[in-house]
Amino acid sequence: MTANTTLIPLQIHGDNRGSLIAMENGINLPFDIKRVYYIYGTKEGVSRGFHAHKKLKQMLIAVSGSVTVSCEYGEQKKEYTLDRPDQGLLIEGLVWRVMSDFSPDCVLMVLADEYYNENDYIRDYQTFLKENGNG
Ligand code: T46
Repeated sequence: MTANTTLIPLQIHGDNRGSLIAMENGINLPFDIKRVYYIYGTKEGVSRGFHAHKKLKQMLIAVSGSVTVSCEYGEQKKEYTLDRPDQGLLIEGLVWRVMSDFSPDCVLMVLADEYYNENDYIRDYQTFLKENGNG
């Protein structure tokens, strides 16, 4: 699978009561969701991630607060600030990712196309570089 990262704007269904965003398989999400998890209460100065996935597709949405997501794949190094609930970061395939600068109120929701499987993780950076073709 080709590694890639894409920022995707999400349609807001707003009215005088506030806002609502729906995530739907095959409509604004290019995969079927098998798992949802969320990261919150991250302590000040903590960074998470430091791994790549062999195959997993995920959509990261900061439903509250903000977080920086640094991604490395192929020849590319990209840094995204996720700070709005109407924007999703799609991460597909072999992408080394680090999440940092979590705001205290950050809730990072992640939609994934597979169940949790530790065998899909590459947690060693040198192994990632080899798989990425520059090791
Ligand atoms: C990713 C980034 C964005 C589970 O038991 N089930 C799960 O679905 C997940 C995601 C994790 N876990 C366990 C495994 C560890 O004992 O929860 C613990 C923390 O997981 P991890 O250290 O992998 O968390 P992060 O924040 O470094 O990475 C997570 C995801 O694991 C990863 O897929 O892309 O968020």
